[in-house]
Order: sequence, then structure tokens, then C-alpha cells
Amino acid sequence: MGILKDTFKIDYVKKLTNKSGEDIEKTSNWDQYNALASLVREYLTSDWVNTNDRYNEKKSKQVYYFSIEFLTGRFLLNNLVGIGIKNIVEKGLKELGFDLEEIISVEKDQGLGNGGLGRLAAGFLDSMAALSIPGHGCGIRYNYGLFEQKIIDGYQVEFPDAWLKDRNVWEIKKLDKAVEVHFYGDVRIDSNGKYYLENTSPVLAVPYDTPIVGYKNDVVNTLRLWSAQVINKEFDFSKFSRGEYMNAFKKKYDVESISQVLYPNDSYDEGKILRLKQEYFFVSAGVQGIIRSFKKMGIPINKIYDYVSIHINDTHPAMAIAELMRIFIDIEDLSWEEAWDITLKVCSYTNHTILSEALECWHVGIFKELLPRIFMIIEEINRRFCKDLFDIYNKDQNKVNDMAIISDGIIRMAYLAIVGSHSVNGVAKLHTEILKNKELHDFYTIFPAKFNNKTNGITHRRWLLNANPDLSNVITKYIGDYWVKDALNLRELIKYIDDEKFQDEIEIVKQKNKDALADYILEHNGIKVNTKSIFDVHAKRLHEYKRQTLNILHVMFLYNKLLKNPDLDFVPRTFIFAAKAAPSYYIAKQTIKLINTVGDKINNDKRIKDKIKVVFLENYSVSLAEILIPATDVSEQISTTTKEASGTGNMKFMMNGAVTIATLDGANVEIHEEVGTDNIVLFGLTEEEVYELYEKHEYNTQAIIDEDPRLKEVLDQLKNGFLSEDKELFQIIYDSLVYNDEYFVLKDFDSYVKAHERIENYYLDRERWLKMCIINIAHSGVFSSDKTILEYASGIWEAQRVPK
Ligand code: Z15
Repeated sequence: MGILKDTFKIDYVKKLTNKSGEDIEKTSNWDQYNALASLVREYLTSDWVNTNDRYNEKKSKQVYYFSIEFLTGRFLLNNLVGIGIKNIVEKGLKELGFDLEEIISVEKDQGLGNGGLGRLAAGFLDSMAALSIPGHGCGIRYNYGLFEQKIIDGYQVEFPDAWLKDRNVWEIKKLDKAVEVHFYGDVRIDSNGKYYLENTSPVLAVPYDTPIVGYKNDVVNTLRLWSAQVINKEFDFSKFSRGEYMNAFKKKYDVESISQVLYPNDSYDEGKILRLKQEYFFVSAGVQGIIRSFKKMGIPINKIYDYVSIHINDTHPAMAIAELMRIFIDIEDLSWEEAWDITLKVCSYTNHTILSEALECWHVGIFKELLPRIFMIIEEINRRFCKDLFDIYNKDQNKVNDMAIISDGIIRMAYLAIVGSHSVNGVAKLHTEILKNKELHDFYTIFPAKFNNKTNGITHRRWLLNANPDLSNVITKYIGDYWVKDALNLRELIKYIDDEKFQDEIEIVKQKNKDALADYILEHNGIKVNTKSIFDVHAKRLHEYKRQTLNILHVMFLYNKLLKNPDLDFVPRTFIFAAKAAPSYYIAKQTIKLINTVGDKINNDKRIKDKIKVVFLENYSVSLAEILIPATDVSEQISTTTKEASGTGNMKFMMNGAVTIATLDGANVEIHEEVGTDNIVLFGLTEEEVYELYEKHEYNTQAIIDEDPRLKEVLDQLKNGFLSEDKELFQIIYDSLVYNDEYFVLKDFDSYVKAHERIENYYLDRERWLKMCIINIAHSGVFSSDKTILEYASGIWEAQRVPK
């Protein structure tokens, strides 16, 4: 979109005055944000309408990305850049006496996700729009997103995230597109032998659409989030006798609880009935909406797979398979065989984890009561699948039970997703190999053609272009701006690897970002950090397998070393942590307390002369990541090998010129392949070693401790009063390490210490370090989600690009 600066200024002043009812000098920052965002929303409306018209006219195949989480973050900057008016707006605002950056920071994050899975979904929407692929999101409009984290006395305390409190400028409520979703009830069969439901509890699903703006290509796709509302006639007081008055409100409250709040677990399945309601709620609403708009085209339903692709992001939306079957059979009158054939062609599924506690299972009892018809359909899918297995495995009933979708009164959603999709993908090469050869080996044997890899990616527009404008400018100065369209073009930077001027500029930008982060830390934590120290960052969800514990034990070891020899030649280090823990994950929350306790002790110990600082940044979120990642020197990617399916933070740090300290886990393997052994710092157990240790049952933590006085010392310090008068405070962490070190923290400790020694040496060699940074940036283009999405589009969805 093109606009003149003066036109913008006139539009903005008018908007600001209208919205605020004030002279523009008297407006608040929020007024200024509200006016700018509203104006941008208006500016992009015609592109939004035209994009939909174009898709309809061309009958383009539509991709619907179903996800229970979309962690989008802020929209304003992204949208300004996407419609190509950022510079004009920035200048115009300045002339009016306003600061764009300040206005941007008013927007609340749309934090409708926990971590990697939700952020991946948001990044994929961005890439689909940027590539002119007709692809849309389908999810839940939670009234409360992921909790806001405060650190109080070293502990995590959760507060509600009331992100909708001051209106959401971006969304549009589409009441006319609302649909009913039916829970409970009795399955009946009519005279034609068709099934239907009676006595259900219906809920109104109301869609709210948010524009997803492409990059300077006039494309605007849609993120459709569903909100639960009580159906009017059920909330009609005239029908109620006086005694029912309060009950009517109870009903409204119950219904609306479905889209009230996001479950705060990442990679952990709690198995709560409200969660099951959430899943069916958005899946049923989404599928009904899709079928309704497909039918408007007048094409026979049995051809739907040429026009619609439904992607199931992890198992949470796996019921889409059964819901499609229900509609095809009960409403559209197709036979089971025909319905199944189309359903398979429409659906594809991504697996994001092998952690057993994350694999979704439902008890038949609660499932059957809540969703009787859906349960019947899953039973029938299972019956037919088991019959096939019985034949394939020569009547081996054990094998059939192992692989059944329903077994021992439990429904295994991953198995449903695999059986009901034409494609099953893992999220990094190593992860996909583990799925094929171990976790899902039996399914791979039966359905080898379904399995494929799609390594995750990140949007380089948000994570480089927008989050790190200074680095972007340097890059563009040397290689032009084609990399924004095609991130692989970042490779061109290698030409300048020996150019001292270029190296200097890379260093200056990093320093500037570190200075900005240091200001943030001073403001939020009251800690003054050394801006010339190594900024070593561990930012991601708190989980035992991600091993924040390994990091903090290493920090304690360095501290001990300095205490013994305060004049040690030592490169100053700032260890920065940012992580939310699931509210019910006790050991994870104690780990936060440990990090803060160690931090307090070290940060206030004059003896070590500020050589180490430990900072815990509260409330890790998309917008905090946008400040943190550009300022990072060392990226901590230290999960127990085999446990991190891919990781995506690893890619963001690399793209911003951090050097990774890593295990060969998830996509770290591919980062290593890209940059080579000299430009990443690897340590720890390999995949084979991990599996061997698990299989042999002879992992002996005591022997490791006995041989390593450094470890013995830090472990003792967890419970000898060194950190806290309360010697029991970290007992659970001590016990888990010494008696049940499932994640091999102790096993990898020595190797991790050595890896950090290498980091220190590389950093001391300034030129070598800068070259490592440059190589990392230059090779990060393969991790653009644009590349990932092109692979999904051609390899799974058969979706075409539909440029204007
Ligand atoms: C989640 O964030 C991930 C996997 C899950 O099964 C759930 Cl429930 C949440 C993460 C993986 O842990 C991470 O390795 C991966 O990069 C990310 O999904 C996106 O695929």
C-alpha cells in the first residue's frame, strides 16, 4: 500500500481526536496506540477483502491450520511493515510530536500460547501470508492468555493475563458466522438408519477474525478464533420461573468457561474435561465453518479434498478427523468408505514431542459422556483399524492391543491422528528419525509413506527485520535487501567475513543491543550488569529436560572457582535466564527459586568483583524475546539429547548472531550441519549414548559425584545452608539429581564445563568470535519458516501460491 506522509498525518490526527475525544496534545499513549492501530486496521481492510475475493474467484485450495494455541505477540509493527508504510508513519508521527517505538510498546501481547508449539503456529501464519498461500488459523479466543509471571521473593507468582481489557483493535466479531457446537446428549437412530443427537447441551461458537498481513504483497489472510457464548434462547428469562433466575446465570457462566482461559502447561497433558471441551469446541466450530463456506461454491462434497486441507497441530485438534466423518456421514449422507477416503485426504498431522507425559490420552468414560457420537465414530475407526492389524500381524492380538486407538479404556489421540491423516510429520530430522525408528516404529512399518520430516522454522521478518533493525540495516547495507524476501540470501554475507569494517559493524550493533538490554535489566531487576561481559542467555519454558538446572549448577561451580581464586583470569559473564513454569510443576518452580537464590548470593558478593552476574527476567514472552535475543552472545540449547523435538529459540538466537552452546538434540543437529563444528560449541551425550543408558539401567550418579569434587561441592551447597537457612528448600532438586537423574544432568556436567571453557577462549579471540557470529547469521536463512511452509505446501497440502 502506498500513502503520502501528509495524508497519513491528516488521517491520524482525525482518528486520534475522534477516538480520544481530546486535543491531540492531551492524549495518552494508549489513545495514540489505539488510533494508530485502528487506522492501520482500516488501511489493510481492502487488501483483506480483495484477498478473500481472489481466493474465492480462483477457487484456490485453502489450508486451515488448526491449533489450540497461537502465540502471536504484538501486531502493530508487523502490520506497518507488511503494508509497507512503516517509514512514512514513523516520520509523520515524529512531525506530530509522537514516537512510533513508544506507541508500539503500548500494545499488549496476544499471548494465546505457552511456548514453541503456539509460537510455531503464529510464525506459520506469517509465512503463509508472506508467500501468498491461502492459509488461515483456527483456534480459541481465550479471554485470558498465558499467565503473567512475577518474581516475588525469588518465587514465580502467577497473575491473570487480561489481554482483552482495553479492547482488541485487530479483531472483528463475525456474529453472522456463528455456529452451534453440541455436547452431551443421546445418540438416536432414525428410520433410515441415520444417527442423530438428542438432548444435547448446545454452545454458540462466535468467530473473531484477525488479519494476518503478508509482506508487501497485498495479501491478508485470516486467523479465526472462536469464543463460547450461551445460546440466546437458553438464556431467555421469560421462559424461566422465578426460581430458575440464578440458574440461568450459572448456565451462562458454565458455557462461557470453555473459552475463558488457556491451560498453562507446555508438553504436559492434564486430562481435564474442560480441556476436552475446548478441543471439541474449536474443532467442531472450525470444521462446520469450513464446510459451510465450501458448500457455497456449489462443488460436490466428495471433491472437498481438492479445495481444503486441514492441518492438525499436535493431537489437540485430532478430533477434526471424527468431526469430518460425522458431518460427511450424518449430514452429507456419504458412506463410511467414501467419507473415510476424503477425510484422510483432507487431514495431515504434526507430532511435536516424544515425551510420554505430553502424549494426550482420554478416558473412555468422560469422553463418551461428553461426545457420544464422536466417540462412536472413533470406536468404529478403531474397529476397522484393529481388523486390519489383526490380518497384517497374523492374528497377533498383543500387537493389535499395542497399536489400537482405544485400549484399556483409554483413547490415544496420537494414534487417531496417525490413522486418520495422510501425512504425519516430525519437526526436525532427528525427531522424525526417532519417531520412525523408535516411538512410532510400528506405525511407520504399516504406513511408511505417511511419515515425513518438516524441520521447524522461524519468521525472519519478526525475529531479524523487526526485532533487530540495526543488524538488519547493516546486512542490507552489504548485501541489499533481497534477504527479506528470501532469507537464504543471507548467505551472501559470507563474502564479507574477512572485511574488518563489516566485522566492526556487527560488533557495534551487538554492543548497542546489549546496552539496551542492560538498561532493561537495570530498570526491571535493579541489577547493573557489565555490558562488556558475555551475555549468556537461557530463555525458554522451565522444564527438567531443558536443563536450566545444569546451567545454574555450572554457574555455582564458576562462583566457587572465583571464591577460591578471586584474581583468576576470567572473562566476565552475565547469565540471563527467562522462563515460565507450569503453575502445578513443583520442581520447575523450585528451580526458578534456585536460580534467583544463587543470583542474589552471587550478585551481592563483593569478593568476586562483579565477574559474574545472574539475572532472572520475569514474564518471558514474545515481546521480551524481541529485546533479549538481539542482545545475546551465547545461546543455551542444552536439553537432554532426544528430548527436545526441535526447538525454535535456537534458530532465533542464531539468526541474531549468537553462538550456540548445544547438545546434539532437535534442530541443533541441523544448526551444526549448517555452520560446521567450528562455529557451534557442542557437548554432552549423543542419541546412541542416551538410549544405551536408558536401556542398560546401570547409570550410577554416585560414581560420577565421587569422581568429581566440583559436582560434589555444588550438590552439597544445595542443602548445607550455603544458599539458604532453610536446608530443605532445594531438597527436591538435590534428590532428583542424586537419586533419579532422568535427564543426565550429572552425566553431562563435565562436558558442559569444558564447552564453556571453549566459549571463553573463542570470545577472547575477538576476530574469531565475530566470524562465528557472521557465519551463524549467514547460515540462518534455512531456518526461515518460509522454507518450512513451502515444504508443507508442496509436500503435504498440495496448496498453490496465489499472488495478486
Ligand atoms: C510444545 O511447545 C512443544 C511440543 C509439545 O508437544 C507441546 Cl504440548 C508443546 C514444542 C517442542 O517441545 C519443541 O521442541 C518444538 O520446537 C515446538 O513444540 C514446535 O514444534
